[in-house]
Amino acid sequence: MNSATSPAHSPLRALGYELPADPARFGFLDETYPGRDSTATLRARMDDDGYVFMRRFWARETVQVVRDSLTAQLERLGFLRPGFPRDEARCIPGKEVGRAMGNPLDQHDPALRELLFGGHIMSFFGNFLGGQARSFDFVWFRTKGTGLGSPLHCDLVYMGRGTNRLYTAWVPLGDIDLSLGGLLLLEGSHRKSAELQAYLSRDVDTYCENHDDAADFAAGRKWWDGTLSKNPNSLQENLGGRWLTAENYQLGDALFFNMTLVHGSLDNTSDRIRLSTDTRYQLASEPIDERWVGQQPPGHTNAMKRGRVC
Ligand SMILES: O=C(O)CCC(=O)C(=O)O
Ligand SMILES: [Fe+2]
Repeated sequence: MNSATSPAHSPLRALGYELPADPARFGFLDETYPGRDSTATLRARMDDDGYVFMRRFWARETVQVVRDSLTAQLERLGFLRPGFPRDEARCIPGKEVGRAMGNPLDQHDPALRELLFGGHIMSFFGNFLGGQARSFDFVWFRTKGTGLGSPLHCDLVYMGRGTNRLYTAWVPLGDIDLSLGGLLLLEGSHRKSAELQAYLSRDVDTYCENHDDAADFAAGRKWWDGTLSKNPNSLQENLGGRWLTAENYQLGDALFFNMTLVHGSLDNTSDRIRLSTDTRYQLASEPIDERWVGQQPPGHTNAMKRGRVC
């Protein structure tokens, strides 16, 4: 039986909506592994598909060290259900670890930084980009327990103040099966710039200074959260393409994708925390988005809000 037509954990859900099992509307990511494709092929795949899913980019043991460090932090901070092996990362119902800038995990953990910003990945991006690569300093932690996945979005609206030749690395810090809620992306959506033009021209920290509520936006009392759609099925009807994920993301895998690819994540129907990070890479010679640079990047703080005439 074709697993794409009857996923083992069906029905899969995103944002509470059941995803279609129809193979015309749902499938699994194409994958590669180090040494299989030339740099030219990887670039072509990134252009054609909007993503490159690299199995075994790192050795499992290397990533397990990072997982151990993060699950130890989660345990210390009281986010793990007692009585289970720490590595299982069982969640406590209703207790959220916190998103993005509100996540308490240590940005400066040495093993984490070596994994995400060390020689292995930087030389991959150096080859891929064709020059000296640099990363954003900020690490986006995802520590999601039972519940809805991430809102559907493109990364550009959060980090588009520098170059658009910027790539995300989504890194599973654990084996993530379909019940744990891994990354979900909409096939071909990186090519929908006409349909998404109004969305992609926005920035979550930029507001209309000539509107009545400008002061609320400037002071961070109001904000736009960058969500493209709350409904994966109607979005798919509008844009076309299949929803794609992996049947089993594994420790050591990396999913690289571009700034205009629509993505979110599956809902987590397990009782465990799905642990992953996402980080960003670009040419060192190109402009960088100042929100994500420095020892303590300012991120979406009020100092980074910009008004413009709309
Ligand atoms: O892991 C998630 O739920 C979302 C990840 C994401 O938005 C990203 O990698 O850019
Ligand atoms: Fe994202």
